[in-house]
Amino acid sequence: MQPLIITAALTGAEVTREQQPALPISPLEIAIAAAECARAGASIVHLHARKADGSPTQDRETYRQIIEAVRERCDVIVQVSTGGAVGMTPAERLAPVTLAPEMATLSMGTVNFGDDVFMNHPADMESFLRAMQEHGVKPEFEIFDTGMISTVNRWLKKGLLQGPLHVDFVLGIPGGMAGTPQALLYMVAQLPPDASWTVAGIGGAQLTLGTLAILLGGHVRVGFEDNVYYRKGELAASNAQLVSRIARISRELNRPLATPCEARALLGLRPL
Ligand code: KMH
Ligand code: ZN
Repeated sequence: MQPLIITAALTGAEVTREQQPALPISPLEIAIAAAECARAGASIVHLHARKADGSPTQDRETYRQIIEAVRERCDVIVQVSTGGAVGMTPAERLAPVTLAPEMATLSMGTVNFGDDVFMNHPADMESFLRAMQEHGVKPEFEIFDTGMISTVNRWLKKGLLQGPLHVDFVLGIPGGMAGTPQALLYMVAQLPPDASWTVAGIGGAQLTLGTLAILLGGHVRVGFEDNVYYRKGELAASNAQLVSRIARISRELNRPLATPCEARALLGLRPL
């Protein structure tokens, strides 16, 4: 089995300080959290930017500051969000890709998202892909439901993409596919054999599906974007605490952790 790539999804667009007092918001806070997670075993950080008042933004300059501050502290792989927040325009969402980060997420379809609708028109998704290809950014395909993996497979068939591809199964969003082992197993079975995958279980599914992914040879995403609790009724102290736990479980199961350098090689990224 490959060494385990842990992604730390540090901030997200929806979680508030009221829900999680340790949520990193400013570029400096996000960079400090990234470095703590890297020390705890993460090899990718998934980044969202916030304004000073805590509201989500896709502002290019804010992402630039975050990436610069992360780079001053550690060599973790930087992955920006192009999901942003519900209701943002495609142009807004694409802004951080023009910084040519190593990776960016690409959501592969429209999904109900709690009480909202997370819109991803096929034409916009293709334009996101082209922008990533132009800027040399590796996409991580965000899969919230079954039709979305069919779309990635269709793109492969049409030659829009060159493999090997890397996907993230985001399971347990209210409106998307359930955060259950059955759902994860079904999704993994739809992938081409050379693809790599990670799982972002929402809420309590972060721990259960992360542990299952370690056993199945997948990779794991943890962090406040997807889950603010350490266990039921107990908030996590930091993003790094969640990374440390999954790192510990992986070592117990005899699966070593990928360093950022090893993760770059596994994902076909250039060395830093
Ligand atoms: N905030 C969600 C609506 C991504 O980062 O690519 C979308 C999201 C996905 O967070
Ligand atoms: Zn995100």
